[in-house]
Amino acid sequence: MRSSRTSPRVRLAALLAGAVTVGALVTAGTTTAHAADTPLRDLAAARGKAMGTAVTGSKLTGTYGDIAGAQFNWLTPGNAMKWESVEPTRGSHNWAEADQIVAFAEAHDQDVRGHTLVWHSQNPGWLANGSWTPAQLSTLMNDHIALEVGRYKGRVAAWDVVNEPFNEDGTYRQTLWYNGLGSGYIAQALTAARAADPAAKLYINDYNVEGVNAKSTALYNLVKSLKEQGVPIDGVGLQAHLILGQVPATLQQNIQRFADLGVDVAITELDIRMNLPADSAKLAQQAADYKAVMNACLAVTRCTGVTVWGFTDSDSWIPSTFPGQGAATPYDDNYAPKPAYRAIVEALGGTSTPPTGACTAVYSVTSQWNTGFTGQVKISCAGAALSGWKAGWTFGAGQKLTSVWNANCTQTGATVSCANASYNGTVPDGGSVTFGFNGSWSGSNPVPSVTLG
Ligand code: 9MR
Repeated sequence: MRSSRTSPRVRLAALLAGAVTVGALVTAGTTTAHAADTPLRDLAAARGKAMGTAVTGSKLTGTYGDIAGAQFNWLTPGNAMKWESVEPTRGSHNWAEADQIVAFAEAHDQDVRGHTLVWHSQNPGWLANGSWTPAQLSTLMNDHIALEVGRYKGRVAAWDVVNEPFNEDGTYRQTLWYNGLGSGYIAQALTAARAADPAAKLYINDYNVEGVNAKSTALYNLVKSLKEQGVPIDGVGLQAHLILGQVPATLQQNIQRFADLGVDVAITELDIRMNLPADSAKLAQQAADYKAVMNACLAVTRCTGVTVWGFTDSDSWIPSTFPGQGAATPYDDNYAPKPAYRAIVEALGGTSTPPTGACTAVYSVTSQWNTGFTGQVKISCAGAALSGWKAGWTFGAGQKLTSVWNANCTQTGATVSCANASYNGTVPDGGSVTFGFNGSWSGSNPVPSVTLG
């Protein structure tokens, strides 16, 4: 009877522990129950929204795979479905990563956002550098769409059919497609996609169209005119590659005006970048920004949901494209949820477990001889982070520092006060910083306890 009320995990823990009491079983069960917040995908689903992430196929194992599968109900291949990925050589296709991501999504009961069919960037060299007549371009585009959308028919719920068609001033971007086919390439692409999979939702996707501005107004006018002409268009994607503290004030209004045209709106590539290093004030601002984006989407029925462009800072395009910037996603490099993650939870109506992490300092003597010694202090953080640190201790047996590296220390009597050097003030969540020193001793060399401040 007791075993029928005990979870398999608790029973396993009991077996591993050998002889256990009922009290130990109860304790183990309690620990398991409060270990995790409700996943984002469940909170989002309860609000009728998608919560997605861009993913890299090769990383979908271990912790990365666990989080991608458990927390999100939509996946977008970050690069795997782009033309250069699927047809690097003309007529020779490579679907391996795209297939892998679609299979992963199906195994985890997730929807896929196909990204992207017709774009000016990440095209294979043979296509980008070829010289094509309009008729050839038209055939290339139609065939590509028929092949890729057809391959995933019934398995990809929405496609970013056309990506980034506009300049900042709202004029059409001069691309391979626009230059060869005129603005009609957009309607042609949408029509071809509809023919290849009538059930897939078809989107135009762009960046810097989150607020009301010249570019988003051009997109608005395009969608309006496509609707009037009966061209198949189901939604617009607002990429939302945002800068810390700069969520457009008109985001919700802009989402609403597209919804009022009779199309869905998705936030498709959300990230919010900051100048590095991150600190607690920036992370708090970022959390507020994520919450504002979530709230804008939640406020409009036709906003289908939010996809983040990578869920971990270790899988973000920002640091390589904007040197000195980063920390743009909801999880840090070591997969620890950041304040932004908890802000998403709260926006979706969940409650988030406050961070229980801490930073600790450990003093050790690494070598010692008749009159001297070398020591170090290692500051480590887990579930927390430091931006600027101080470490202090009191020597118990007359020891004196003679030299220090990787910190600035002063000693007054027995009291030692150290602070970070200019280059090692940041101790990231899951990371550590070590500084070292030489000292003199006589009689004994006891290890002091270090206070971190
Ligand atoms: O995340 C993608 C990155 O790995 C690529 O190097 C980059 C090349 O342009 O494209 C990134 O994704 C882009 C997306 O496909 C379209 N919107 C902008 C994204 C960031 O560049």
